[in-house]
Amino acid sequence: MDIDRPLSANERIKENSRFLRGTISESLGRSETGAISDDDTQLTKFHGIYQQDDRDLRAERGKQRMEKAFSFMARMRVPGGILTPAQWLAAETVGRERANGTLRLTTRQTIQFHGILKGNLRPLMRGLHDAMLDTIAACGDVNRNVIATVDPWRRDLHAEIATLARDLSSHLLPRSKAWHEIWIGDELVSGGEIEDEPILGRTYLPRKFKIAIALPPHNDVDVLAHDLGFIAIVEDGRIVGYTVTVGGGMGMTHGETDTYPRAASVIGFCRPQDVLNVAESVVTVQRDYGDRSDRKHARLKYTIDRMGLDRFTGLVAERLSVPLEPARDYAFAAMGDRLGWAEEADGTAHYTLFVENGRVHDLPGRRLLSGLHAIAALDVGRFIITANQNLVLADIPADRRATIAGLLAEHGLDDDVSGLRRNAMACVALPTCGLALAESERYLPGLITRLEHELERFGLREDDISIRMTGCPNGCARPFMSEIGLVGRTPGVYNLYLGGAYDGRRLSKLHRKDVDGDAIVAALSPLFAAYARERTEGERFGDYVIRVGIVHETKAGLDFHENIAAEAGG
Ligand code: SRM
Ligand code: SF4
Repeated sequence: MDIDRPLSANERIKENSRFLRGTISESLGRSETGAISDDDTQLTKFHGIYQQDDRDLRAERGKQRMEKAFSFMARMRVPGGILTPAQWLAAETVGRERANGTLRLTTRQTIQFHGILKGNLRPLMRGLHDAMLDTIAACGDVNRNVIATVDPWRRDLHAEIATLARDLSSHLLPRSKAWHEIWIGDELVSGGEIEDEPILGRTYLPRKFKIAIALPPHNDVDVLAHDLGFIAIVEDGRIVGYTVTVGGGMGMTHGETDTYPRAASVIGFCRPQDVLNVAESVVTVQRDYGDRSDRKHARLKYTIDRMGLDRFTGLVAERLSVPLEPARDYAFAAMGDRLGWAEEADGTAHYTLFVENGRVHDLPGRRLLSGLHAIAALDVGRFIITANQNLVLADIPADRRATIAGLLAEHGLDDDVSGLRRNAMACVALPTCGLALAESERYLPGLITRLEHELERFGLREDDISIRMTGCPNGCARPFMSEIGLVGRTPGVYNLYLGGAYDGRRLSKLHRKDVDGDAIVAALSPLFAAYARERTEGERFGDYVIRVGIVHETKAGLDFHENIAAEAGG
């Protein structure tokens, strides 16, 4: 590393952890508290587990001098988001028996369980393990779940990128056996000393690392939001290689202008057989040069902006077995999911099911959890989670389609949603997320209902317009990539961003600061009216607000709010 400052506390915790063991087993055995030790809370992340507390209850329990209502969130590792129906049922079972009974589909194609009490962690993990599932490296300073475009309509191409997602995930997985020892009860590897982490290193990466694979024209993964991206280049019906992107990321901190979202930079093109080598080279440069002193500047985007893209690609090139070729161009059409039925020539069908903000539970008139249980019990096809928090019921044979359509209708799942709602995402935020400054998942549906009234007035109900909300500026629902972005500031108050590209190729810009629900509707309504009146043929809302100057595009990739530091850094 070329930074001469003391290492952050997390580096010491990792170093002393004996390859991610720490004292997690001891913490689990302590019955006097629902929590685990502070250091262990950092280490369990590498096992896909976060300690949380119910923030709705925090103040009241504080008054009563009670311990916080601690529980845990666990996140599965599901490369490409693909599950068998049996695995879906296993997840549902552990969610019901060991967590709060809901499943939460995430923006990175996996499932989170919330509200797991400490004593339920091991049984939950074992339930997943029995179904050939795990939570290894779903969180922590490692390569996270690898995401990939969901496109079962193009069977062979989708199969290829899904395999690549699995291979990348396995290749970059920690070699430590700690997960199996602690959660499943495999025999202890004596002290952990015999282990090694040839790729990630003893202290793992400086920070989280994320990979996405996109299959144009679909950019459902928002490929430019990730540390490393592979954009498939298809010629004559086969993938000839991938355009490689580096340094994307969403998170920032309000008021700290040296933190910023960044759209990834294109660095070249590689052949399919070289993808693992490219990934390993980028990951190890970040391992060796990333900032281990300040976690707010530790992501790859800051490493790249600090040293410059040329030096970074030079360092990567030194580690590659085969040099990168010049980048190939690509074109994206959209980043949203195509909801509803799609049928192939042989009658095989796929159904993309809208899951509002990824929350799978039963509501009056919309019994999602029960409906999916009934469908999974038929044991046909695959359940594929999208990076937009939706679910594709894929590969349904022609003779089962009617049964599944019947189950969807019976459970109230064949509803027609507006263009805005089907292009919406909200992060989890309250009550579980410890970093939330405002509501998100519990707030956005109501706000959309209000905005739908406005859109209907101007004949825009069916138009695809993307809107994303987060409860803080960490950007978990990628709000800086959507046409309308709302980012929590304090309870009930958000910053409003506009002008992201509908295909995910341009970041949004700050339009209004500190607005509440009424002010958001008041700000957007006249823009919707003007858009309906003035748009050109096929023009997207995000492009329109840039064209007419409601917000201004500046430098590509850095066209972000008032962030002068970002421009200087680029
Ligand atoms: Fe995230 C932290 C939820 C995708 C950027 N994210 C968190 C934590 C774990 C809060 C914490 O650290 O205590 C949240 C748990 C909330 C809860 O109660 O469940 C959380 N992030 C989520 C999920 C569940 C949002 C969702 O509604 O789907 C997504 C889970 C993804 C997964 O399955 O792995 C999720 N998070 C993202 C994304 C989107 C993406 O990766 O495509 C981002 C922006 C991209 C990026 O990483 O730059 C994102 N999450 C963050 C950050 C800011 C990181 C940064 O370096 O800037 C944090 C905070 C941190 O790491 O310090 C964070
Ligand atoms: Fe929590 Fe912020 Fe992520 Fe939302 S964006 S889940 S509030 S960390």
